[in-house]
Formats: sequence, C-alpha cells, structure tokens
Amino acid sequence: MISIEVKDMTCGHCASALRQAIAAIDVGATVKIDLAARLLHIDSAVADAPALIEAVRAAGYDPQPVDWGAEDAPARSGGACCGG
Ligand SMILES: [Cu+2]
Repeated sequence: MISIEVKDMTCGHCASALRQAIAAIDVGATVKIDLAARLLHIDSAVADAPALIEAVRAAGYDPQPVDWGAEDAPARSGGACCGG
C-alpha cells in the first residue's frame, strides 16, 4: 500500500482524474481516495511508488509522498482543475 498526499485534489472531479491516471499505468491497481484528507491509497502489483507519483504529477497535480520521512516537503499552490 502506497499513500500519496495530493493537496490540490479538492473535489470529485480531481479524484476521478487521479483514479484514471493511476489506471492508465496499472488498470488492476486498487485505489482508495480520501478526499477530505487529500490522500490517495494505492495497491499496485505493477507500478512502484515513483511511477505512481509521476502519474499523479503528469495528471497536473502536486503529489507529496506520505511516510517517506519527507517532513519538510515544499509547500506549493497548485493549478489543479479547481484552482486550489
Ligand atoms: Cu477538482
């Protein structure tokens, strides 16, 4: 299970866009989305964490790895579908 924080995932459209982005690299992945916490939880037998992060980024969002010890990740205002 890989968890990714996506701060600019703000609505159901963002969630479905990210779901599709993950499916594009692993159609068999299990994706759980916690919109309130802005978290993606992904189980994939094919894609590793960097590939998933890259897929989220390619979809136009700003992913932050969770539980990777990245405590001082840079804060950014994103340009996602809802403008933040
Ligand atoms: Cu949205």
